[in-house]
Amino acid sequence: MTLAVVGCTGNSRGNSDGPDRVAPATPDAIHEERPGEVANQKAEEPGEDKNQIVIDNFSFKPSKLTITAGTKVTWVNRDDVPHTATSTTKPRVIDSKTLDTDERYSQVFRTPGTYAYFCALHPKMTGEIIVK
Ligand SMILES: [Cu+2]
Repeated sequence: MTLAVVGCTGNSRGNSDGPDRVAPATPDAIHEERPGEVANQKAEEPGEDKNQIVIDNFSFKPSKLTITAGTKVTWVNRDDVPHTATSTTKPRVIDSKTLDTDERYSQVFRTPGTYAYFCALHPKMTGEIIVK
């Protein structure tokens, strides 16, 4: 796939209110990647899958996820272009950095509520976390 397909990235930066500027990655994100290790899928922890949101083909799947307070949600980018998961309102509970292919971002939700988010690079991509 070529970059030409993306199309909308060029003008989406100028009027954003700054989702590009994020704090340094959490330590979590760092030791997840080990270039030396290969191929074998490491065993997924039970129960992790159902709270995983896969980003693929310019959408969040599932786009709506209902969880209980205290649950960790992980976004993983399976698309071949970068995406983010970014709260649509402030304060930004969800605020991933740009996720390249196969990168992931996790967030624990401790407070009940509805958390709408979108991709800062492709604002048409939206999703919602409902915390009970
Ligand atoms: Cu995107």
